[in-house]
Amino acid sequence: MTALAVWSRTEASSLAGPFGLEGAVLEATKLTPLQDSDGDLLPDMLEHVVQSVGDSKDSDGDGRDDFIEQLEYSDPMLKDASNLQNDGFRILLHTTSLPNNEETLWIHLMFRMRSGLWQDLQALSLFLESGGDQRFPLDALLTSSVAEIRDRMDPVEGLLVRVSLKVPTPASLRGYTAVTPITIGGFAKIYGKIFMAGSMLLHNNVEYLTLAPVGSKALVAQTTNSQSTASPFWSTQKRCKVSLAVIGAGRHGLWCEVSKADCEPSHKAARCTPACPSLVGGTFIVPDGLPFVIGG
Ligand SMILES: [Ca+2]
Ligand SMILES: [Ca+2]
Repeated sequence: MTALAVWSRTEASSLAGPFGLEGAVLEATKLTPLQDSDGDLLPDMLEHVVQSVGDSKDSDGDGRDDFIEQLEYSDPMLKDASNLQNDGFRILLHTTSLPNNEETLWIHLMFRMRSGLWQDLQALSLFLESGGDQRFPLDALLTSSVAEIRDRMDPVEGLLVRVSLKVPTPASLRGYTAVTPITIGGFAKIYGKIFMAGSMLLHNNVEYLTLAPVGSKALVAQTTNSQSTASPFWSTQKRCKVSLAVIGAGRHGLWCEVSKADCEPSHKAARCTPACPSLVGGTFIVPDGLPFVIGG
């Protein structure tokens, strides 16, 4: 696997100024796309996307691991009550770029089998949806594109699993995202119950963005590429908070419009994309309704 050089910020001082530069030490480190420094099953580059801390298993110190917080659609940087569920399924995305500007899409499938048994995962199906009326099966990726499987047995939470798929140079994705955001979605049947999940991917002519739910109400627009020079993550302590207005319902989902998008102050690990304000007015369809991307 090719090592990718990125800049990471060391939190050398709690005295950092409002823009996080004072007291920060920049140092070059080597990261591979699936490196998981804190061992919580979330790769460092994915922690950048979901805005948790890459060297802490429990970023907010509330006793629930970052991986669990993602499965429960809770904010990994906010101490909040557990949204305790039994089994669970979630899809998250990140991207990496090659020197020739080709992009690689990483699709992370995350599961919790409370019983601790792999065989409780009874069925799995993936799709790509574009524009709300075109849905293409992606099940072939499950046999052709698995790059890594990691699991961890937790005495309380059960069996936690991440399956990461590598989709090289999705040139066709660029075509889709030029027109409309796409959704990578899926269904998992775990111990007889169907779980659905999805992540949206859009391209604003500069970089890929995804809408990551943080908590049950807030969505954050975040670059999927932690190496992106378009949004240097050491320059800000803000995050791009997005509000959606439902403007219609169709056969395939809900029509939503971005009614508000602001860089708001946040915790030390957050980074607001410069593209934030330009998201207002964008419309897209959330397949199968909002629970698909913001949790049940
Ligand atoms: Ca991690
Ligand atoms: Ca936590």
